[in-house]
Amino acid sequence: MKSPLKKLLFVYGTLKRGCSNHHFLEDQEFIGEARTVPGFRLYELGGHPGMVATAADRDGVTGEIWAVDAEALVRLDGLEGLAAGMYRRDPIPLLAPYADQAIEGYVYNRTVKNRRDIGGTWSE
Ligand code: PCA
Repeated sequence: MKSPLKKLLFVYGTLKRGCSNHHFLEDQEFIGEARTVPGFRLYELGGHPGMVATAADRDGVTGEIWAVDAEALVRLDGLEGLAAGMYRRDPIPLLAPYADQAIEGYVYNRTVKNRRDIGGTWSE
């Protein structure tokens, strides 16, 4: 039986609807579109983006909120290379209606030096 306990997750890259890793979320529950507070940007990492905190940003990052079960979260953490230190899953400050909810998302955990800044929205 699947765990009934779900966690809200902010996704901004290949996990979004229509993107290359979305099948990892296909049996999960879409909640809505969301945007981070200013201070986050995306960098092109080679077919997928990495979100990092950047004080100079004024626009934030766009994405989606999904309610995911515990089994799916384990698969997603594997996909994003948490154990290898590629991404961290951190609380991301979001704008209304998700402000102050401590919803987590994957923050890139390595340097973005020499990576291309692609702004606030990932599309493929
Ligand atoms: N997948 C995760 C993090 C970056 C990526 O491509 C996401 O969509 O949020």
